[in-house]
Amino acid sequence: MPGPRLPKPCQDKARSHRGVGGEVHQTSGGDVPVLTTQQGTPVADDQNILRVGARGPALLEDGYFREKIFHFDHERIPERVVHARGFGAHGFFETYEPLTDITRADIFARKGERTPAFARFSTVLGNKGSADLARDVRGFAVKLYTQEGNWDIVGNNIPVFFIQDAIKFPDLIHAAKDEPDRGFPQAATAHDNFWDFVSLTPESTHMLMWAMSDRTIPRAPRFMEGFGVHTFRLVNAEGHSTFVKFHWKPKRGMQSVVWNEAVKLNGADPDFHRRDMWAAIQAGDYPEWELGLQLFDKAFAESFDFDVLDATKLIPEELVPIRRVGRLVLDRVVDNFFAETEQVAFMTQNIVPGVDFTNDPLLQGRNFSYLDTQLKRLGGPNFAQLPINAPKCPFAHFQQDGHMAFRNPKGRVNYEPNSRGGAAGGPRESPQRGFVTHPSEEAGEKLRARPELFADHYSQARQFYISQTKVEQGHIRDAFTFELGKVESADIRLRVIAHLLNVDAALAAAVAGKLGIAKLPVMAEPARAVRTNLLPSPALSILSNPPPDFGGRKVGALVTDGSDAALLKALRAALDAEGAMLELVAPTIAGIVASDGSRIRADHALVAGPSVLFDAVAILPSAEGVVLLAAMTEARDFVADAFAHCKFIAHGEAARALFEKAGVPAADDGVVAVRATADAAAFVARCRALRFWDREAALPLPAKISPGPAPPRVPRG
Ligand code: HDE
Repeated sequence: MPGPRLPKPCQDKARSHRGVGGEVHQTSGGDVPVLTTQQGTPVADDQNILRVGARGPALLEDGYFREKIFHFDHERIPERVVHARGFGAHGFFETYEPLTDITRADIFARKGERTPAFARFSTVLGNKGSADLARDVRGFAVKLYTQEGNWDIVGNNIPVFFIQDAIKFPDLIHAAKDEPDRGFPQAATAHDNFWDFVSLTPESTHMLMWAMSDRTIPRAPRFMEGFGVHTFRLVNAEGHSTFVKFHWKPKRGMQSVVWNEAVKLNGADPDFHRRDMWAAIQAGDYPEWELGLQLFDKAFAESFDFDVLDATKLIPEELVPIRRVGRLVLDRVVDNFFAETEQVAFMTQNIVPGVDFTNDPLLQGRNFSYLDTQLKRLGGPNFAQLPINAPKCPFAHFQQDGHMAFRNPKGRVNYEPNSRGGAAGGPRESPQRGFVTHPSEEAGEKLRARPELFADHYSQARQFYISQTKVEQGHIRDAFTFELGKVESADIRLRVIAHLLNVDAALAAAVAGKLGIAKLPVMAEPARAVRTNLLPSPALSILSNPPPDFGGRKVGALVTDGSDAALLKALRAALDAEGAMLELVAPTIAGIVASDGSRIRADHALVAGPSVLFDAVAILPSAEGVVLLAAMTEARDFVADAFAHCKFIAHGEAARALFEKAGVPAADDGVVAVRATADAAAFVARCRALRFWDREAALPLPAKISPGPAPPRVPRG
């Protein structure tokens, strides 16, 4: 039988002057619009440069070619210095209840009101083309198009930061990104420069604990928390100010992957996160977070153990509970990645009446940086005119001209004050409606210094660590071991251990042991005594806060010809009822013929659908099919990886042969036999725990290491 007809290349001599490559090229007519130049001139030939004779030189006269290539040459804008790789989506924020007693922000004035929103999630370190599952802090930036202007909450998925003062940001980022001489490693802190810098910057210790935890390898943005990080103010109509910290709480609960899974995901699907968001929105399973406020007054700020202006500290939820005041729902993917996700300009300075800054020295520095960076990236002062950045409320001002200005004030008057009355005079200031800065009293000497309390660098790092489950503590230990294992300088490794000794002696010893350090260094001397009386805060652990159900997750079923059709149907129905998804992985992408003779489409060919893509797996081959699978490396890896990553595994009777070949002992409580269709629902119920952590080896006892000589140059913490 002849194969399908493929398009012919453009070889037809008689027509090649027109460049019509046989049936591939469609010309205009009917509903197909005519291709034009930027000036609107219809184009007759988009295949060939204008030239002298078929084999002659190109002509300068070819304005269309010149325009097309010129534009192509200028397609790129500078990627973001940090947070270059990101993915955005549109949606809305819905207010639960009026908050007029606390803030005059219009967005919180009316119950049930929906405000348009755009959110962009990002990694920090990697270039635009890096992989999603790099171990990295995640950006969580939200633009709220309120009726009184755009309000940007430009946060991260970690509530603290590496540094306290913005003046150190260029150093931090230089040290963390690829090393300047060699241009690698890409999207990774596992190198000497990063650990050199942080080991000499004790204030990083708290954030390092978060960075080495599973928070930096989220399953997807829709399963992570977001934080405004700094202390802000909310100000009501009477001018009363309340301090606030912003939190985003994911509706589907928190979830991360394990490191070995992240490593494999980066190869199997470098776009895992952006694909997840795209697919969830397209499927109508809209990513959603609740906005939580931690509200506190001056009296609390003054009595708190730490300075609320210090971005390396958090306020435990157990101390100041979170009040949930609305929800962010992302329900629309972008139409064009460049126009929206790439050109969106978030700025911490974008606040609205009813919200105000505090003196957090990191926030103050950010307020300078973001405007500057937009000018560089977007090329001129009119980036606010781009649809993604323009307010959706009425706006009017006298700013004019400049690069790419397409929205200039109309009329004769472009200055203020002016004596023209009414509309002819243009917009006027409004002391009643306008933004008023909270009149906090400020006094003091001009100096370069930090407040005394900022010097406690270890107490909350310790609190974070003791708030983690044993499993999570093990992951932190392994992450430190991996990262420091990539560090070439032994001095740097020792300096990090010297800091860890202030956080948790057993952790420091375990990491040192795994790095083969024979003698522990002397503990870094803390600048302020470590508070060992801070209680664990369960809210800081991912695993202590499991999701309500398995909704939004994905099961991958490994199937072959002859797989039990009724069982597959039952599994799909049970997952549907849970709000979860089933995807089929088959030996080929053509799919299978199931036990009842029906042909079922595959979502993945086995070679392209490893188990790391799924939250749980079902191994459901037929008795004949399992023989084929057992001979395939990919099938053995599918099962072995799912087991090693502590996933719940459902299996039919025939699957045992594959388990044996894969060296997987199909004998723990996370491996669930599903024989009858009724078993499917029970399996899905087990999956609610997300992972079967008991499988992971218990935290090994720290090796006994005796104290050794002090490492060189341990800074005062
Ligand atoms: Fe940023 N940061 N940052 N940052 N940041 C940028 O602005 C900066 C900091 C954050 O999806 C840049 O438009 C300084 C903390 C996010 O487009 C730049 C300091 C937090 C995004 C910049 C910080 C953030 C950025 C680069 C130290 C969490 C991506 C491109 C004082 C609270 C937003 C851009 C998006 C982006 C500067 C520290 C979050 C260079 C100087 C702390 C989520 O302006």
